Amino acid sequence: MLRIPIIDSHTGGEPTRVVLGGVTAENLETYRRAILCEPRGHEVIVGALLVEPKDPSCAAGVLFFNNVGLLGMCGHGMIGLIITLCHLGRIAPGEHRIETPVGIVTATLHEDGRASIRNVPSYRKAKSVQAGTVTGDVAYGGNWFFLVSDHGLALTRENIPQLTQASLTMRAAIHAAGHPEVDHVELFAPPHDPANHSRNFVLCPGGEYDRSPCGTGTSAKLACLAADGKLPPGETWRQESIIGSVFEASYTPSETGIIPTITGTAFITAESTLILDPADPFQFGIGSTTEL
Ligand code: PYC
Repeated sequence: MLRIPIIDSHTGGEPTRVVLGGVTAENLETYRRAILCEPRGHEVIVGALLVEPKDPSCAAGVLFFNNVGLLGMCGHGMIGLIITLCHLGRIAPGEHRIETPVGIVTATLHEDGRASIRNVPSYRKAKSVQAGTVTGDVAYGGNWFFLVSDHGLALTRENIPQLTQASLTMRAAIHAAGHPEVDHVELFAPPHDPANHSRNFVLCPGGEYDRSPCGTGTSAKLACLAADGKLPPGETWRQESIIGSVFEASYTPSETGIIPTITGTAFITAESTLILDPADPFQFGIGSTTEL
């Protein structure tokens, strides 16, 4: 029997499962779907495996993963990780450098239980790209996004199946338009709450949608706003998600674009141990083709 200790949390409704042991960076691919997907979880969960950082100035290294592979960075997941490390008594309020595959992120745990992440440099690669029936920007915020406002769809929860289908079509179209790196699609509309600046719907690489406003997606949005001169450095942008959860964001300019800071909070939902029984035909998850 393999035992994998985990802590679950959610950040603005989007789940994070922090893996505390039992697997390594080397064998993560074997166990990735077993950790996240049915029958122990579901396709929406993002995993966070703690690893030894290469840079000794970092408190930890982390590999984020989802139902289809690894993620470069994950904003909601980083906030979930920080709140989890605090829950475990491993970190105190203050600044903590965390190594990710795409660079070092400085996370600040605040006294009030919120966390801010100073993300990796973010930038817009292409403006007003025509992809099928829509036009949008291609931008990087730790992951790659196609950001679209002229979609003509209502960003409501009832519309989630249509939003998902439309975003999948847009992703195929932006690939065909010469941007194969895009794995997330982000749709924008006016906020429902007037205290916020914008509402989004974010399609994730594995076909699920982000319940949070998406930390890397909000970083990509800030990069576009900055490039268009629509948001001055230091000013707060409140990004609302499709379920109404909010991240506060701002940026400082950098040589290649901007450095975004995203603030939110996470709540612990479970402390548990996953068990992989060799006699269980679904020990690696339903739909997984992984075999030892
Ligand atoms: O918050 O950056 C994020 C994120 C990426 C995928 C799901 N959440």
